[in-house]
Amino acid sequence: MWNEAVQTLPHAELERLQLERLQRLVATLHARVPFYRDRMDALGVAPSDIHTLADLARLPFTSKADMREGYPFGLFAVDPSEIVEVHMSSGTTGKPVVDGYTRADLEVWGDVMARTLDMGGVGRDDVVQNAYGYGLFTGGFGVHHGARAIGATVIPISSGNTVRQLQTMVDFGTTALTCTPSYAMFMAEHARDMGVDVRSLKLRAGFFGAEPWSEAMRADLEAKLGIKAFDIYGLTELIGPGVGAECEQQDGLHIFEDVFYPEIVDPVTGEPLPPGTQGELVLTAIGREGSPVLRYRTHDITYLMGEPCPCGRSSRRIHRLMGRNDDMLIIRGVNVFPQQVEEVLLRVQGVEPHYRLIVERDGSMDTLTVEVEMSEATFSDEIRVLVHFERQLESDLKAALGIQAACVLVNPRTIERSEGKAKRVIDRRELSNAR
Ligand code: DLL
Repeated sequence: MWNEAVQTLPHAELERLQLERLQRLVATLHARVPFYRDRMDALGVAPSDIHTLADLARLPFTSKADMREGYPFGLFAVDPSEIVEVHMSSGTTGKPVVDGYTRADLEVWGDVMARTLDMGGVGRDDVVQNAYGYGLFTGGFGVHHGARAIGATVIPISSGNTVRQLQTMVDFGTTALTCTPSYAMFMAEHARDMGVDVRSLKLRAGFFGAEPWSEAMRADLEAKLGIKAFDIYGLTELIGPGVGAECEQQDGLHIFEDVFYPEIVDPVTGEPLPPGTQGELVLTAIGREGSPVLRYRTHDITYLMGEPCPCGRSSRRIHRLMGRNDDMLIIRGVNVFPQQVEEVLLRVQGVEPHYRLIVERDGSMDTLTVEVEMSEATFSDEIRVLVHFERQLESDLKAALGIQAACVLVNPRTIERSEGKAKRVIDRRELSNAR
């Protein structure tokens, strides 16, 4: 096991380490970052008030808006000369969030990503085809630092150029693939077109994340690619990938909690919630130097799993992410996550895992339409059969979501494919309100 000493620390020792790191972090942020000092002062809490891990709840939260306000270096906790690498979110919905890494942070990143890859059995002899985007996005470099720490051969192919991806997979004997689950699905489809049977290649593991995906999508990817598919999690604000990952049990994601301290809070009140109760994941970067964030509100919905994992790692696990509470659709008062729809569609024969959700407003009524691609075989069926199929899917969706949704089968290959994060929801309600 990679870094076994840390990963199997008895719980009491892990907590001692966490408290020590938390106290140091809070003291550093108070001393060096005016933003955090002002927040702590406003709440009347000082570094000397942090005696136990439970005292974390007394500290202020940090939001994406706070991080944007600090753009570019306002929340850095070290002198700019200490920063050796930066990454940044895409900033499509506002100012980007910048993450600054010191040399020690890059060591930490390499270590947590090495743990991630090692959990899926990657070692020195492996060939890692890294199809996450390289550049400001954290996916490419995060995997790269981890693969290098392990000593595997890393192919820094980045995302896109799917024909070359598959050719490389064949020629280089790729054993592990890293990319978003939607891009992996696109590669599987392309391979079929090119007459490449990926199952007969050397590929045996996939490390998929950066977007929500369902258990049904995992089963589909594992069958089509002949691999074990591992869920990996992270976000720019904390480090990028390397916050948590699945071990060989594939049952929840271990949070690397000597570096990232997890809490689950009620999304409305911010109150901490006990294990087993679903809420918003909040993370504190207790093991970072450059831009360590305090109690970051991720908006990601999950719960802490109670039982220790049979794999022997002592870190706590979170259930695979249900989605983001800001991506959750509220349709006629019912909460709907896109993955719930994905689960239903992928369990049905005759449709492909390419779909989108369209939400509209008809008068005061919200409507949900689910478009899903037919398989080539379904496409050749009679209209009568297709209509029957749509009604069947609608009844399955009703049973799973609790609301009526219209299902429309669309022709094969008409829904846009993604090389990075897929965009599956089109919400036209705000547009129609403006009219
Ligand atoms: O997506 C970092 C990353 C790269 C993770 C490669 C895994 C692999 P951001 O672009 O800042 O960073 O997006 C972070 O993506 O808050 C989640 O909502 C979502 N996300 C990331 N991993 C998963 C996952 C990277 N495994 C945001 N399941 C997060 C569900 C995920 N959602």
